[in-house]
Amino acid sequence: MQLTINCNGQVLDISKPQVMGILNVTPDSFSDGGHFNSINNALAQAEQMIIDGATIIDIGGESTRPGAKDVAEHDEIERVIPVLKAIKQHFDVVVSIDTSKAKVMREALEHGAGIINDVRALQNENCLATVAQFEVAICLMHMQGLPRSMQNSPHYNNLFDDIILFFEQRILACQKVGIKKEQLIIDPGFGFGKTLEQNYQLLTDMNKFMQLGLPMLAGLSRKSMIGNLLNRDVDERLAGSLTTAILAAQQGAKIIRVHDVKETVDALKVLDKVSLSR
Ligand code: 7PJ
Repeated sequence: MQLTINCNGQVLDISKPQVMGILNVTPDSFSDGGHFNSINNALAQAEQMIIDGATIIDIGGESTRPGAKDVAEHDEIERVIPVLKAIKQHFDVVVSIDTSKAKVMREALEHGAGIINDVRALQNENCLATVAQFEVAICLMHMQGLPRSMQNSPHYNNLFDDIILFFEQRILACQKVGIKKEQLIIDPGFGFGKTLEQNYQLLTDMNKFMQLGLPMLAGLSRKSMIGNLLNRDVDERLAGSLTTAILAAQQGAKIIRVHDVKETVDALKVLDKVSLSR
């Protein structure tokens, strides 16, 4: 298994699980409520996450929560790119851009983004061709349906087989345009077109995706699958989120995408100590 990922000129060490801190720059992001909308607030939030141990900052300008509205390309660029530029100016950190739009990807890549994190796995127009021009890491996430309707009635013939087939097809599509397998990261997409039971089946056996031979990313932080199980509001999901982070890391996830960086870094250090002394 590879120990590093090339991120558009930077090298990310994935010999141990890395923490990706979530930086929402949407006005309607469900758990940050748009409080970090100005550049200075975004910078301060990024700085704190870096101090707390995040090695990746994931900037998102399009809300993908269930039922969210589409964001215009121009608006997304205006939200995301100034924050990306400011972070790259101030900090030596890998910046990931959570987007599904080719123009946002291109702008971001030209301004030093190291990871393209696409919940639509580069299926939108021009995305494959755009990222193929850079040696950037790409996170291919699985989603059934689209954010607007994905939670209506998720259905799988076989949950794991269907998702693995999807990854195989997207990996092939990437390779066809010259994207190397070493650039790719896979993510089962917790909460994206999955029932509560399906989400927990994925978490139980996430290690099954290791057969694809690619680094895995897990995004579980504060999600409904935790809130609905525990009957907790979004600001009361830390214990549940940490538990899922550890379960994912134990099964081989190399990037853990979270809101609560400091707590997750601590939890992963304890896991690492146990794993190392086994
Ligand atoms: C994910 C994401 C995820 C990846 C969001 C939220 C919803 N990107 N973007 N994986 N989730 N790769 O944070 O609750 O699970 S937005």
